[in-house]
Amino acid sequence: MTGSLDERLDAIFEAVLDYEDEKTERLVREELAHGTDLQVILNDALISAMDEVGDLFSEGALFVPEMLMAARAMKAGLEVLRPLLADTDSKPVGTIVLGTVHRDLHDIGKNLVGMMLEGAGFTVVNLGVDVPPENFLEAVHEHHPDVIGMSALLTTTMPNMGKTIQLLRKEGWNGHIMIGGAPVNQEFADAIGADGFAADAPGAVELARRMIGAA
Ligand code: B1M
Repeated sequence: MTGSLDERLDAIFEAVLDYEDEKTERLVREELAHGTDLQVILNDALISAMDEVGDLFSEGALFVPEMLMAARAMKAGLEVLRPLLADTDSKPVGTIVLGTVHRDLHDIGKNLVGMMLEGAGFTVVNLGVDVPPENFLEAVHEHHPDVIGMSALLTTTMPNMGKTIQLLRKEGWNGHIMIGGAPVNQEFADAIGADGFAADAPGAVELARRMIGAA
């Protein structure tokens, strides 16, 4: 596609809002060929499209099936960026277990965090979505991570972060715990005893590095 950068980013934004997976994928590929910074594509086209979807959902202008279709288009675009986000020759700096907490099915942000952590040299064990506290504990025994990262997008599932931390600490695990997700903040992290909070994927990388003393 030709046109100014703004017009091209707008076309990606619209493709997500039109639930067009293939078009989103193609336009993101073309945008990379234009030499556009991938953070610009991420923030100004893909993530802003999901924010718009969220706003339309809040207004009652679209519903869960549409939200799901938009998420699929967003993921198609994200997959094009994956090799670039995870492109690293660096030696593994540490292991991080990542998961979206129990009863929460949102995984786009968590997967983006995972891709960027891989890009920074972390070994990432992604437990997926709807992960009960016991499964985080099981992963600790299996993978011996340096850091556990939990994501939550719903105010109703945020308490499951606290429950997971309680179980991990009760069972004697004293590694680092980081949390994130749109409704989460530092105050909440402090209240539930998490070691840190990151607002976005680059922030999560910075925090993980600091946690293991590699920053
Ligand atoms: Co849902 N949903 N959803 N949804 N959804 C939200 C979150 C909502 C804000 C929409 C709205 O009302 N405006 C709202 C939550 C309200 C609230 O609790 N405050 C909501 C709701 C209500 C629901 C349902 C309850 C709807 C229903 O059924 N009635 C339902 C719940 C299902 C469940 O989980 N049990 C539901 C379902 C879904 C879909 C399945 C359809 C789909 C998810 C598909 C998927 O993920 N595979 C979906 C989507 C797509 C959204 C929105 C539109 C987009 C989320 C997203 O992917 N954002 C969302 C509105 C919004 O966020 N604007 C909404 C892009 C992503 C890159 O950002 O995930 O914030 P984010 O991640 C960021 C940071 O938060 C941070 O870094 C990321 C990158 O910068 N981060 C971390 C995230 N995890 C981190 C972990 C870290 C560190 C940083 O350390 C470990």
